[in-house]
Formats: sequence, C-alpha cells, structure tokens
Amino acid sequence: MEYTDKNILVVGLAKTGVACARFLASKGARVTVTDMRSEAILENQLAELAKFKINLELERHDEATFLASDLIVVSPGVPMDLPQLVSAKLAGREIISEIELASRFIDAPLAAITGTNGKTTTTTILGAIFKHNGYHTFVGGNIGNPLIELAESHQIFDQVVAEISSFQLEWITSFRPTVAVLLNLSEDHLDRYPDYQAYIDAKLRIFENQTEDDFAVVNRDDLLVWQHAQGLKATVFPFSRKFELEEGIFYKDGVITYRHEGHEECFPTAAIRLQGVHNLENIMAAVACALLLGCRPDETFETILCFEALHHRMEFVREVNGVCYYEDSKATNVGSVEKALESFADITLIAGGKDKGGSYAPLAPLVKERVRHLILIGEAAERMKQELGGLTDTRRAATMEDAVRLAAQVTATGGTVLMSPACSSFDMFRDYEERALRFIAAVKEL
Ligand code: UMA
Ligand code: ADP
Repeated sequence: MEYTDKNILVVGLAKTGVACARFLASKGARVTVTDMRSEAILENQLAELAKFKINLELERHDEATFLASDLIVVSPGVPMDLPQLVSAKLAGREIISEIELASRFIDAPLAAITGTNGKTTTTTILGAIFKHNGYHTFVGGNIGNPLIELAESHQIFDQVVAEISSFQLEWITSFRPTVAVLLNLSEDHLDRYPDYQAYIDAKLRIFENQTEDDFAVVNRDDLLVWQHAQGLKATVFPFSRKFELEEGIFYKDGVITYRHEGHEECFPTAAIRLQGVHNLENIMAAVACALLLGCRPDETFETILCFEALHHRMEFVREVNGVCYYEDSKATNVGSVEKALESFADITLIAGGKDKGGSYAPLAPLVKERVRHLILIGEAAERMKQELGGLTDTRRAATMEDAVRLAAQVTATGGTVLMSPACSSFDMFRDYEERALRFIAAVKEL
C-alpha cells in the first residue's frame, strides 16, 4: 500500500501507537491518533510526536473517524471487540496490527516466537545467537520495542527476531514468519478472550500465512501444541525432551541433538548455566531457529553456554537463616508457576495479584505435594483460596512486605520462599518489575 496522503488512524497511544504514528507520518500519511486517556496523562507520548503533523482525538474514540479512515492500525492493548472497530470492520475498512504493518517493510528472514511462556527468554537467546554469529540483528516485538521501529530505523538487518503475543496476531493479514515458534499453550489472558479456545486460535495465527518453504518449530511434548501442529502448511520442525526425533531437535541423557535432512549436530548440556527443564525447551527452540536460518553450530553453542537467566524469571535473591528466596515476578499465569513449583521442594509460595480469569486448579497437585505454606496477596487471593486453600496451610497478607515477613516466620531451615504469583501485577504495582523490586527490597530487609 502507498501511504502518502492516506487517512490513517492509529488506535492507542502508548509505545506501539507512538512508533506507528511517527513512522506513518514520515511516510506522508495523514495520521490521526486516538486514545481514551487524556492529554495530561499522555504528556510524554505527545512530546515524542511534537515535530510531526498528527491529529489527536483523546479521551474518546469517534466512530466517524474510524469509518473515514483508509487504514486503521490497532495497538495490542486495544481489544478486538471495541465497538468502533467492529463498526469499521463491518463497513469494510482495512484494519491491521502493528506487526502486520511492520512486516510489510521487513526483507530479512523473520523468526517469530510465541507461546504462553518462555517467549522473552527464547527471543533473547535467539537474538544473542544471531549476533554472536555476526549477523546484524533486530530483536523486538512484545519484548518491549515495537517491530515497526525496525522500519523506522532505515537500517538493513540480516536477521529479525520478534516476540509475538496473541494480541498482536489479532489483526494480521499477511504477516509471514520464515520460522514461527509455538513454545507451549496454557490458560492466559481470559480477561481479554471469551474462552481458552479463542486465545489458542489467536496464537495459531502465527502460522496462518506460512507455506511449505517456511518452518513451524513446535513443542512435541505439549499435547495441545502438537495436536494443532498437525495440518499446518509450514514444514513442521518439532522439539522434544521426551521423544528421540528423526527430524527435529531433542534432549536425551545430557545431550541436545539437532537432526535436519540427514545432518546431525550434538550439544552437551552439562555446562549450560540456564537452569530448569523449561529453559531446556527454550534453548532447543532457539537453537532450531538459529540452525535452520544458517547459524554455525559452534558459535550457536558458545552463546548457549554463556547465557544467564533473565531478571524476574525464577531469580535467586538471597539466603537468610538457611532459607533461599527466589523471585519469579514474571510468572503471571498458571503454566509458568507450574514450572517454578517443579523446580523446588518445601516451598512457601507467595502468589496472587490481578486475576486474569483462568482456573488455578491445575496447580493443585504441585501445591499439595510441595507447598508447605501458601501466602496470598492481591485481588485474586479469595479465588485462589477457594481453589487451593484446602490443600495446605494458607494465609493472607495485605502487602508484599507483610507477605515476605510472614514467609520468613513460617519457613523452616532448608525451605524455599518463592514469589511466583500466577497473576498480573496491576492491582498493587505499576508492573511486574515493580512487584519484583518490592519483593527483593523486603527480602533484603530481613
Ligand atoms: N487504549 C485505548 N482504548 C482502548 C484500550 C486501550 O485508547 O479501548 C489505549 C490505552 O490507553 C493505551 C493504548 O491504547 O494508551 C494501549 O497500548 P498498549 O497496551 O498496546 O501498550 P504498548 O506500550 O503499545 O505495548 C504493547 C504491548 N502491550 C500489550 O500487549 C498490552 C507490549 O507488551 C509490547 O511490549 C509493546 O506493545 C511493543 O510491542 C507488554 C505486554 O504486557 C509487555 N504484553 C502482554 C504479555 O506479555 O502478556 C501480551
Ligand atoms: P514470556 O515472555 O512468554 O512471558 P518469559 O521468558 O518472560 O516468557 O518467562 C515468563 C515466566 O515463565 C517466568 O516465570 C519463567 O520462569 C517461565 N518460563 C520461561 N520459559 C518457560 C517455558 N518454556 N515453559 C513454562 N514456563 C516458562
């Protein structure tokens, strides 16, 4: 599409909206930005757009503006059922997400990574592998910097790695990764989707425009993922911790083996620093993408050996009186907390926060087996108590600081205090980072 003189509406003025508006204005489009928030609250975003000629419609979404647009670009945080979007769609307006817009300007191979958990870790590992192999690499997407910044930069990249959320996939039309990864599926974002299947369907759209020339790297051990991988148009390249594969990448007896078209590479895992079985899956997915996209095995393995855990993902904080404290603030759904509980015995679990509408029941077996004390915080506390409270000693705490002090009182020497909330943070904190820092500070006070 030629963007010059087109009426383009950008919906949402946070990171994505700012980058899209800037990019489209620089292409000569007539850009309008609409956001429900006020000018005063959006002061910083507006300052970033100051030198561009952009129309603003703040504190409202005018249906007439949606209907008068040649193209509407939607931010991930804006739900699909926004009435103005529904009307615009009915009226035949073209509506796309930011990753769709960005992908129209990407010439390099695109590795796109989705899944309920492990996206940021896998995206970061793959970006590091490409860079260590000497490729000029753009890493972006849901990880924090919108993909459209790649197009804005006017640089030529050899490789692009994109972390992709279900929200970003909602309005794609031609987004087509060279390699698309689906790491796992478990319930999440049920405050946004009508049901679990709708969330799964959104995730699966990552494969929608692929052909047999592209690869779908999928988790062979995740039943739902594997079931949905059947019938994909792309060439399926599985990863597994449980099955030896003729074609794919698998882990067995301390070795990761990559097999593709009769070619084999082996990587011993003993010296890898990144801990946890889930990280083995993230590593296999990243290595598969890297080798399929031309990386050299030696450089790939060197990167894996040096890679350290990212902050706020099962991170060790401190040992006090023989009790180890771990912070897993990024565990915002049940699937990630399961992995954390599998990693320790004798746990005092601090959990709760903003409820996302899913069930906590999948945690029951692990809570029963490993959690000695459950300390609940935030809005979800009552619902978590109903679903898990009968399984172990369960208490409430009003603040993160109270929760940490209580945990210190009840946990016996040799135990582990783990903050792995299974909820988002927005009821009590600005974001998961603030929640993490409050936990760390409280642990340091002990
Ligand atoms: N808004 C409206 N009307 C509405 C709803 C929202 O005007 O009906 C406005 C809000 O006031 C806000 C904007 O629209 O100003 C929405 O912005 P946004 O939430 O899309 O925020 P961005 O800063 O653009 O961040 C988004 C992703 N956010 C979400 O998906 C919620 C970021 O992922 C991503 O890093 C960024 O684009 C760059 O690609 C964050 C996230 O939480 C980290 N993602 C979810 C997750 O990982 O679980 C999916
Ligand atoms: P995402 O970007 O998908 O949220 P992260 O890499 O940020 O993923 O990790 C989020 C949470 O999920 C952390 O608690 C982390 O320990 C956990 N996690 C990471 N990889 C996996 C995986 N493959 N399966 C399940 N949980 C994982």
